[in-house]
Amino acid sequence: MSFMEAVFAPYAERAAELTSSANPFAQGIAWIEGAFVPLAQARIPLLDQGFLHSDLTYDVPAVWNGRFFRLDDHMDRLEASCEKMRLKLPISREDMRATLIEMVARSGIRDAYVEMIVTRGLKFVRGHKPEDIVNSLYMLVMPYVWVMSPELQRVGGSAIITRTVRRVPPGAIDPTVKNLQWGDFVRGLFEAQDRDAIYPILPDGDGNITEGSGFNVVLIKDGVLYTPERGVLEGVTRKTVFEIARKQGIEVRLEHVPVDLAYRCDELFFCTTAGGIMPITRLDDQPVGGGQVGPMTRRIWEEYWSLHDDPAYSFAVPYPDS
Ligand code: PDG
Repeated sequence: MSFMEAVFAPYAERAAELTSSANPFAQGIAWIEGAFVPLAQARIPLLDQGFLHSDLTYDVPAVWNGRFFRLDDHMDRLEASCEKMRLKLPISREDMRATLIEMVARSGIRDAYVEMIVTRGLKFVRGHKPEDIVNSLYMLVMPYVWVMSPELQRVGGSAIITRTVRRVPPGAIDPTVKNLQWGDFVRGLFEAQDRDAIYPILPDGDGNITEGSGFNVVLIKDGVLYTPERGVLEGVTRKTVFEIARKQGIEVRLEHVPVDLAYRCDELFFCTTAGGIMPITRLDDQPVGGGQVGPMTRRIWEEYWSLHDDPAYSFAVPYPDS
């Protein structure tokens, strides 16, 4: 069995178990105003500014095979985002962390997508100082989300560099603050569909690439790894990729990445918590490199999933039945 199958086959079994569970939280659990509710029944107040003005920030860690992966890195980033947005967590970080762990344990979900959203709350900022507004927190846990399915990861996905939309500039919306203003990404996703591809990579309007709809973009040229330094979310998966590259003796260059370099690269992959390392084998309807998942992408993919069992990167969730 290939390494990829050794990761995906047990996952498929765990996912199948979940679908037959009698636990009301097995398909997802939310925490809203201090109460646990099945995810499908969770509701937010219409007057929340997170909904009315997208005035919010969020973060997404994941649980894999019953272990939380890099939870504290995601919480650090959330706190940094809150600071930039003049938002304050309505409960302590410690309580939030403990609640997330409890939610995963109660749900029984072994492979989970975990989301925490901090919104401005019920008051609009006009006429109110940020310190006088009580912010809201929403948390949810649901079965793992694949931005690229395991089936597609075996052969690699198709992407385009968008022509009809650019990434929102950092001077308008700071992309290092994880946000849900997806107008540019949604336009990119539609353009990708129109051009018979799945994933959009958005340029910055100055001839460089940025990121795509929920992932960072990494390319490999002559054995060197390139990823944009500006105009993107500083992904935790990307950070893991840097650490893996360092260990494998691969040089990483964090700099402007011209669109042209993407067309000439040897290997291309996307990375996100919701799917991991996602190989791209077609770009603008042309094969990337040899048109197959490349050897360096494969090695990074393998190390990425190996790290999920490493106590330096993850810890076990205390499920009631284990
Ligand atoms: N860039 C953007 C714009 C993202 O939304 C994400 C993660 C990343 C980069 C990668 O960051 P990290 O490696 O820390 O996960 N976004 C996924 C998208 C999921 C979806 O629904 O498409 C997330 O929010 O989970």
